[in-house]
Amino acid sequence: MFHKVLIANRGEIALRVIRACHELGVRTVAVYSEADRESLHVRFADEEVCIGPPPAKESYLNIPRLIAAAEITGAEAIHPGYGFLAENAEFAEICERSNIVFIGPTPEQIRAMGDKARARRTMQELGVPVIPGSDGVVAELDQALPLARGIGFPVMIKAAAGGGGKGMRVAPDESSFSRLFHMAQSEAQAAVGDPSLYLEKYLVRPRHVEIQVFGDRHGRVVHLGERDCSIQRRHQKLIEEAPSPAVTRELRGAMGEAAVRGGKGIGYQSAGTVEFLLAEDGSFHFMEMNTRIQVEHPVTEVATGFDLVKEQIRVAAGEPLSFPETEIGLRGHVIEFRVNAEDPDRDFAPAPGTIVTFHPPGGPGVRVDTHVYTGYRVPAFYDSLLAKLIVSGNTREEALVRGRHALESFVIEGVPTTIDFLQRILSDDRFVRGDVDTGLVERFVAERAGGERVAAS
Ligand code: MV4
Repeated sequence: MFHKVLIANRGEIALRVIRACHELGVRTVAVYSEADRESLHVRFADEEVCIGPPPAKESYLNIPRLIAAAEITGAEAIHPGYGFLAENAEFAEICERSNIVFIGPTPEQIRAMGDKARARRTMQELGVPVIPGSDGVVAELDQALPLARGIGFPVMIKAAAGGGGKGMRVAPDESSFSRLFHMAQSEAQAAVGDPSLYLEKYLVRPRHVEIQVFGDRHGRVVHLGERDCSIQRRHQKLIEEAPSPAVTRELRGAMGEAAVRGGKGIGYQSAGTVEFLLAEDGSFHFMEMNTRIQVEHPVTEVATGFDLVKEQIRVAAGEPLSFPETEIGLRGHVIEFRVNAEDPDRDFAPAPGTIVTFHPPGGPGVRVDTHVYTGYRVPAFYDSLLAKLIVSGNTREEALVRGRHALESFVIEGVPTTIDFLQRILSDDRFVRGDVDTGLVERFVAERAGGERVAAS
C-alpha cells in the first residue's frame, strides 16, 4: 500500500478521498488554491501545499505545480477526484513518467473513452449494444447527410471530444440538417477545440441509466448495479437513485453483463461508469463511458456496502478487487440529492457567498457528503455543489419519506440553494411514481414558469 497520497482536488471529494486514505493508513497531502485556504480538505490532510491563485487553470489544473507538490512531499500516488484533471490522459501519462501512480485507469483507457466516436466503435466491436449511428466521426456534410438519411430522422449530432451535452444538436428532419451540422461543428471547435462530429439516432424520452463498473490490474472486472440519473437539468444531474425504478433483475443482469464485457474488452482498471440510454421498450444502448469516480458514487456505496474510493486506491496499489466472487447484492433503495449554491429564481445562476448557518440532517438512512461548515465562504471560482444528501430505506417509499424530511430539516442560510427545488421535484407525481425520463426536469421548470405567468396576469 502507498505511504502517502496527494489529492489533486478540492471540496467534498477531496474530503472523501482523505477519509478513504486515512482508513487505509495512508498519509495525505492536500493541495489548495489561494481561494481555498480556509477549506476543510486543507485542515484534515496531514500536509498541505498551496498551488497557486484561485482560477483553476492556475491551480487545480496546473500540472507542473501538482507534480512538484507530489515530489516535494514524497507522495507516491495522486488521486484526481472528479472534474479538473480526472479524465486528462496527458496528466495520467505525466504522473506515470514522473514515477507517481495515477489513481485511475491508464492514459490509453482514458483516451479511448474520451473520444466518444471511438468509444462507440470500440463498444460496438465488443458486442455492446450502441445507439444506431455513424461508424466513427463524419468529417464533411456531404458524407453526413446520406448517413443521417440512413439512420432516419430525428438525428442527434454530437461532438467526438464532447460529452455531457457540449456541442450537441438534434436535427428533426433533413431540411434543418446542414444548418445544425455546421452549428454543431463550430460549437464543438469552440467548446472542446475539436470540430469532429458523429451521428446517432435521436431517442425520444429515454432514461439515463448508468452501470458502475470496477476493474483491477489482474484482469477482473465486475459491475455494481445501476444508477438512474434521468433527473437532470441542462446536463447537470440533480437526483440519482439505485435501483432504477425501470430496471428489473433480468434487465440489470443484461446491462451489467454488457458493461462488464465492454470493461473487460479494454482491460479496464479502476472505477468507471458505462452510461446507457434506456428506451421505453426496455432496449438499452451504450452512450458514453466515464473513466473516473463520479459525484454520485455514494449511491452505489450505500446500495452495496462497499467503499469505492478505498477500492480505487487498493487496485491502484496493485491489490486484487476485494468484492466477493458471487453476484454482488444490492439492498434497499438509495436516492441522492445534489444541494447547490444556485438561485432557481435566476435560472439556477451560481450564488457564491458566506454560509451563515449550516445544519445538515441526520438519522437512520441519511448520509451527507459535504465540505461546508457555518462561516464557510463559497468561492465563485469552482462548481456550486455544497452537499450531497444520500438517503436510503428498505423500500423506495421509505427512501422518499426520508428524503422529504431530510431536505425539510437541512438548514443552509446565507446563499440561495436548490433545496426547495429538490423538494418540489420530490412532490411531483411523476417522480413519486418513478415515471421519469431525461426531459422531466425541463418540462417541470416550464410548467412552473407557465403557471407563474398565469397567476401573475
Ligand atoms: C442522446 C439523447 C437522445 N438520443 N442521444 C445528453 C448528454 C449527453 N451525454 C448525451 N445526451 C443525450 N444524448 C441520443 N442518441 C438524449 C440526451 C439527453 C440526455 C441524456 C441523459 C440525461 C439527460 C439528458 C437530457 C437531454 C438530452
